[in-house]
Amino acid sequence: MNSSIKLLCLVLIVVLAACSDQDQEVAKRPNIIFIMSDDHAYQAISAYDDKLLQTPNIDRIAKMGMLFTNASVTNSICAPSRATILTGKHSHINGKIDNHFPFDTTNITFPQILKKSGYQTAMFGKLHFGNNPKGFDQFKILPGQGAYYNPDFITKDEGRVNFKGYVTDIITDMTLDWLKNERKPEDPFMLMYLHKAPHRSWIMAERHMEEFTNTTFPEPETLFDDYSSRPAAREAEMSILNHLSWAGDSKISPETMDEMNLPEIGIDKLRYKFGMDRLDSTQLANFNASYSKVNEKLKAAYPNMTEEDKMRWRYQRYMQDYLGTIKAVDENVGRLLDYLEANNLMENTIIVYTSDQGFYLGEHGWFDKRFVYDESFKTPLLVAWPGKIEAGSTSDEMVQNLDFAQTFLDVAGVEQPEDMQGESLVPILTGQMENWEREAVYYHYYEYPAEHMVNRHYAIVTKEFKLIHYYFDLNYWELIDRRKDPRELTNVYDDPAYADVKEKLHKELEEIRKKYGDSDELNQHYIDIFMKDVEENGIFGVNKEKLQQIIDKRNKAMP
Ligand code: SGN
Ligand code: CA
Repeated sequence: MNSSIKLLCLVLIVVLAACSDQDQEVAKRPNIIFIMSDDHAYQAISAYDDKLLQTPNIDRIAKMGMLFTNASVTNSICAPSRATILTGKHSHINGKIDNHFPFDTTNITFPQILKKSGYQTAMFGKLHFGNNPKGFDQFKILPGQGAYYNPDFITKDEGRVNFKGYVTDIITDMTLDWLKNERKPEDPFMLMYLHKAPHRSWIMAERHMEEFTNTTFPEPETLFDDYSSRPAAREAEMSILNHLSWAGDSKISPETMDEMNLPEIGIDKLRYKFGMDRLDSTQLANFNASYSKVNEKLKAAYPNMTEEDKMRWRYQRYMQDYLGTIKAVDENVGRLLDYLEANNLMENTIIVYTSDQGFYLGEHGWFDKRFVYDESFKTPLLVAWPGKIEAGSTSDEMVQNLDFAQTFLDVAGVEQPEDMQGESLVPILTGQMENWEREAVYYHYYEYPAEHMVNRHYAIVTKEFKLIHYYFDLNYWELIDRRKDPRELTNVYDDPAYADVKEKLHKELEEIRKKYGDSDELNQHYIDIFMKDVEENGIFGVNKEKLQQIIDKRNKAMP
């Protein structure tokens, strides 16, 4: 062999070796499992707080990895949160400002990018977009909110299919089935495992009904909040006492309601019927076995109940059902983790557990979410990534659902589009924090006027303060001192002691709005779209007179 041929061979060997190294690198890319439940309050995860419920399986993720104590959402409502997660952009940029308008599928999402880069992708459970997800090799999603019992799914391959059983178990069965039978071992995968539970109307699995309808839970300190100094809180319609319905939510049968003369709220009895009509005869018998006792007990106690007693009773009823649905989520997360462990899939997989937002569990007397007050603004976040994240660690950094897209692209070693607005959490997860600097986050809620009547508001949140502007038919500011007032009961905006803080935060709010591209003009743009839609289609959940009153009030408040 002459020397030039020798050299050529050598070069070839080096190139081939480099290629095969690269192949291995590609093959070694981590799997990503994104577990999200719907409306799961951090107060109901024992890794955060164990006074309400034990969630040993969800806690396993924190034990293996990191618990975030200051994770939040940019807009505390379902579909907008999901849009932010998928696009890495605030609502005002990706356009999905509320649950009502469908998601704009021309947005580029991180699953589309991952799929292109060689990831196998799948989604099972709740999406709530009004259209199908892009960028998935496989999906089975619930239509809209989906049903707890014997639910329909929209499937990629077979269209709409009905499944028998309990939704949380079914979503897990689908997920495990995909891992066992469809996953390609040679490719990295990104799996979105998305529970419907614990969303309203909180119908738990049969196996938990007896235990949970007989358990009493501790009350939060602010169950009897009077909302003084916070008009938007006062006007919201999410009081456990006044806005939970007796049948649909508290599971008092329409017959018992009639016997007791209980008022119907909205389409209460119909909602109960929709839920119950889905149950087969065995499921219904099991439901009745536990809930007829609930009905009887209320009937006996009600004549002597004060308003305070009613609030307390309704809080217990709410917690029993809400927490009961989480019990099944926890068991099913356990099934998934067991499968991963038994199949050597834990080592090279990042597992995220989160919720689309937090939820009020009686704080301020409320259920539901939407406000920038902590229980709905914050969201649970637990992340395991064996070998990369120190087991049992915590982070109090102000991270957001805005950060997931870039985090996953970073984990996969794929370039992050420049117009995404979050930041990769990898430096926090791996303890290399030099480049992580965030002192404030931005929040903006839009869905108003609508069910629950939480006014439109935007806010800047730092670890110390929240500066909030309510702006539809109210026009006022709130300043919350998070250090002195962690329960968020007092608006100190007009307190002279906070004059400097107020000035500084106003400046920072302007800056952060500019940074993320939000503005009064954009607010008006989204109000115009809303008004046009109201004219054309009316509005669900708000009657015409009420809407007119709000619009008149708006014209006065914001001339
Ligand atoms: C339903 C619920 C509301 C809830 C919204 C949004 N009412 O409309 O209480 O706030 O969903 O929830 S119900 O009477 O239909 O149960 S979200 O999680 O989808 O944003
Ligand atoms: Ca939700």
